[in-house]
Amino acid sequence: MKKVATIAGSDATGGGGLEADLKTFEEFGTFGLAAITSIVTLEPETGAHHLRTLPLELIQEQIASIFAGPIDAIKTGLLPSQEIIGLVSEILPKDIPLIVDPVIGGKGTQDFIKTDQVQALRENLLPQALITTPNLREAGILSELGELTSEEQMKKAAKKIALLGVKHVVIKGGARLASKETLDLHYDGRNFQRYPHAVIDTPFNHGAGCTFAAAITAAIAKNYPVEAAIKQAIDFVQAAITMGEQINPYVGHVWHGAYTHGEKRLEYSDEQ
Ligand code: PXL
Repeated sequence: MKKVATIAGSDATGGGGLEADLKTFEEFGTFGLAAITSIVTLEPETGAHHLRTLPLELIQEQIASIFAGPIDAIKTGLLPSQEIIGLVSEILPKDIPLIVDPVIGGKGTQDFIKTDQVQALRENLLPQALITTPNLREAGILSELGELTSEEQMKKAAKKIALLGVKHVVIKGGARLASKETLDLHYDGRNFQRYPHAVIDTPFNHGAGCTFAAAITAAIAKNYPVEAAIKQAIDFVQAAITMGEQINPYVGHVWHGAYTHGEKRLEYSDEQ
């Protein structure tokens, strides 16, 4: 069985963060391990999000625990300080495929990480990554090109991000491109591959970004080529968004069980 590790924040409400990662890893038939960098909570009265960061030593111990055995691929998510990005960059084994989801902000949250931390991502972590999966906004920040609103701008940003040393840049167009069609764009340092697909009209898509990167990571662990991994991840996230559900008054999440449990969910209601 392939082993897939995530080093990420916890999203207590279960849509994004390492909760999304672990559920997705399992859905892809792999074994998930996790080191928690931080915890994002939601105030039930207001819907406000809060971020708490774990001590560096505890993060280091968790990462050491993960690498007590063999690991086939690693995903990073929310790394909310320069010190954490530094630690992770230093101690991750260099011979295991690394997928960096450069989480800068989250839905309904203020930015989790600030400019100096973005610099650490650019200089320390991205040079080690096989794949990075910024959304449009993150790609604009990482490339220092600002707001991206067209395919041409996405291509420019992908090229600039690839110059940091990461081998494959996958920019998620998401629902931000403001049309019925969206575009995920893959740059491998030489060529662009376009993945146009429909935008699913639903507000219940929290966690889609984390789920996408987690699906790519699991597929890479299973030795799929990068392009096949991206295609599988796009299909899976489409299914997870289609089966998304409102989880609290403020936010609806994608459903990471969309493949395995989809039919059963129709057969069995929660009221037995
Ligand atoms: O979707 C980005 C994200 C990543 N990681 C954690 C989160 C979120 C969004 O809320 O909570 C822990």
